[in-house]
Amino acid sequence: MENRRGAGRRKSGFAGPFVCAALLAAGLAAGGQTADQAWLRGPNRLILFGKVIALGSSPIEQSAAQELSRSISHPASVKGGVFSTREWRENSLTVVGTAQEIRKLYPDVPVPGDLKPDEYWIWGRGSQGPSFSVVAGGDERGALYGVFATRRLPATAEMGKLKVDYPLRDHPAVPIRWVDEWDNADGTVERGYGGRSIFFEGGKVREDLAPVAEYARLLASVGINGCNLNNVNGAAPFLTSEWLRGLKRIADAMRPWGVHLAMSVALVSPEKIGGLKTSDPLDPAVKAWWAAKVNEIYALIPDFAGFTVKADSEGQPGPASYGRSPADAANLLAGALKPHGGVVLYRAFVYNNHLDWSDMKADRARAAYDIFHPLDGSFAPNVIVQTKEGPIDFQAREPVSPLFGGLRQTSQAMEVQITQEYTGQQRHLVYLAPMWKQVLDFDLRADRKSTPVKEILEGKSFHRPLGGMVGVAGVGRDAWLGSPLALANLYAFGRLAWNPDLTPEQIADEWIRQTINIDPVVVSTVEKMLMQSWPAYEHYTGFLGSQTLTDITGSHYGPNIESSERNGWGQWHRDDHEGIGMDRSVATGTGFVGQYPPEVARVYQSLNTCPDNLLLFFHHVRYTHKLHSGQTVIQYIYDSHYKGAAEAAQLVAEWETLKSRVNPALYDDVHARLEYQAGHAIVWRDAIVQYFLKQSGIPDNKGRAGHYPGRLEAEDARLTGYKAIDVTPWEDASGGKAVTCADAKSCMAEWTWGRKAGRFDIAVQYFDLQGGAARFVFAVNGQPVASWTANATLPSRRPDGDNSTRYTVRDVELKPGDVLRVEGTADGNDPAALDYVEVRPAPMAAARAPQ
Ligand code: GCW
Repeated sequence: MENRRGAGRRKSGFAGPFVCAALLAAGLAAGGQTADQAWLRGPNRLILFGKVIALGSSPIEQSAAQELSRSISHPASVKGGVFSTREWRENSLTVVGTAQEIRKLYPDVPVPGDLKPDEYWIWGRGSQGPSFSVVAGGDERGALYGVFATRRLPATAEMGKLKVDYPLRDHPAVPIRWVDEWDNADGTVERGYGGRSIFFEGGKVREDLAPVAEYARLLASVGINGCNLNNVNGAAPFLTSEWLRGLKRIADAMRPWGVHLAMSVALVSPEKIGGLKTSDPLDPAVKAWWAAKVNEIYALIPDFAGFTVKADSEGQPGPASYGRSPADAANLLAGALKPHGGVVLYRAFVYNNHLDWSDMKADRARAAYDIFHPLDGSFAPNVIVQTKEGPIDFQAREPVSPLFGGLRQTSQAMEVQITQEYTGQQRHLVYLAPMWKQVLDFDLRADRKSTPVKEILEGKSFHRPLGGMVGVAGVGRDAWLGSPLALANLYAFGRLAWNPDLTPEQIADEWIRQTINIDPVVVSTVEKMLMQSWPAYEHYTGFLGSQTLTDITGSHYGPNIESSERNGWGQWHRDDHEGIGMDRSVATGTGFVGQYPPEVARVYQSLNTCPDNLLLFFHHVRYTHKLHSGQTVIQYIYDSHYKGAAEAAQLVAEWETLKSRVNPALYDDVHARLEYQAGHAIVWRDAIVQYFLKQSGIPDNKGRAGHYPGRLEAEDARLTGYKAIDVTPWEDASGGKAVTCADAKSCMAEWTWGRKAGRFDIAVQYFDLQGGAARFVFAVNGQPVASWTANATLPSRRPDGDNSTRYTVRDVELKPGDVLRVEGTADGNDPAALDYVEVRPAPMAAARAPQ
């Protein structure tokens, strides 16, 4: 196939009619919520000569032509004006249409006869004079995708020149490329960190759907063709007739971009909203109810994509309540959707969250395979089993779900999480493409043959026709994902769903050039930062396959190691004084390893071959166990956390090198986020290191764990108004304690500096609670040096690792006898709680010191 991997960075070939001047982008757009805030930046990116016309009148072709026209700028505005002849401009033409339309009108254009739906073909003639260009699609959507591929070209081209090998042809790897939103009727978004819902508010569809159309445009630009709107939890009300009329408006807003609407449904809807006495999937009245409901949907939304189902999981009832299987439930819905061409995405995220922690054989990781593998072959053809990438739940590191190899006669989709639930909630920079790519490339060796997960999804391995990728996006009204660099994850998801052979570096590079600018220093620095970010996060939050050691029964954000244990949720890591890890081996453990095909199982089964980064997922070992690197587990815990925190600090330093090269507003926004992250990485580091030092009793051979030179604890200070409290969990505060200004308005903590004179950076570690904006002042000898307001919105409503925050006052002169003071003023529910101050020699002072 020609140019299968179409729009890469091409340096050879002739200069086609899409002559481009990839000018520097003007910076992040302000104002209303538009796709330009992400990567579809304004015009001046692509210079096309001539008119753009759509051959068909459908809304999709119209948006395609419109999109291309927006990219045109007047050639005279191009520096040097080398292309600027009037005749050239006025007589050039670009046509957009389906292959069929093109063939009919331009029989001499060599458009291929076998373009498939969603596939595009881009061709042109005449680079030295008036040009004629064609963007053809196997269908209308294919033409639209061709337009977006054209629009991407300048981003991948060298400044001022673009060379393209025509024709460019490409098609998506999988037919199902959806985002799932977990939006609730009241306008909140489950696990969303980008503000309130763009779809719903106050129990209704929002009046203003302009952001929805812009979102669809953004999705279409990376080839996403379906969007499921509502939370998989509590989905029943959305099937009422009133809601369906509202959803129709959303479908209408997304349709011009080829994005089809899907929705989550509750299996118990017939009882909940239909007035039936049962929702038993095999009951004829239930079947009739679903058929009628689906007819009602299609009457309003003729291109409705289908249903997503969460059932028998985390409190969502399902077929088990009626003694039926997931296949019975999925097939019931599939039967209703079939006449209309809709599909069912049945989630394999089915498990018992009341497992017995004391049962050493119990294992949540086993659930998906145990439940779904026996059902292989019994699902209707329009059912797709949607499986999370790993067997637990979007942790910082997990092995690939073995279910991908366990369903041979069932279409499968892989679910990944774009919204960073367990990976820093968009407050931490974590570029997830490398993680997804590892899963996609992982070779399960089914039948001892090469079977990378991506080829299973693509239908190459088991010949299933409806594979897919689903990304839980969680967008909202705050510039889509809340954090500018987090948008790289949404972009990467779409690009990988289209082409899983792209590399994370390539995708990062494309995204940076389109979103930030094309300055080579910016591109290489930001790419490096993105690529460093997941390893850094893993280093400070979840070592050796222990998952994410966060508060799993609460926010899923800050450190809380024991919250995973002694409950039924099954995210156990089983640490004690001797060792840590879940034994999932077949020989002595839960047997989970046996769910993998034998060649993979053999690798994980043995301590000799199990990779270090998954060791504790598969095995329980002593803290003194030696890794393949020769290091002990406990020393790795210490080292990796110091390393991770240093890597987070390094991200700040790298971004600072770009100060004069990126848009100032973007610079400041990202800088503040990265500084926050570097501080929070220290909270994580200290929590985990303190905890395992105590648990193991084994000292850090580099002397760091438990020793914090320059740290002055708040509970040891002279306190006025402040009172010492125990922080829970204890590892979230230095020494397990903090001070809080709960009973007074204004409080003080003071220390007398007893060490040598010098210039220092002073970090103040405090707890920024929501529901109030406490004020802090740092003073030396009564003279204020810095003041700030604690007005972030962080999880948890009591001082703990969710909201422990660092403010650094730089380059302060101190001499023995000086009095350091932190004054905290409580506000609302924020008691200006304080953990410690840490005094370190200022690097600037070191640089200034005489040689
Ligand atoms: O990761 C967990 C989340 C839940 C979510 C669930 C799921 C929608 O904490 O918020 O519920 O997964 O995927 O169903």
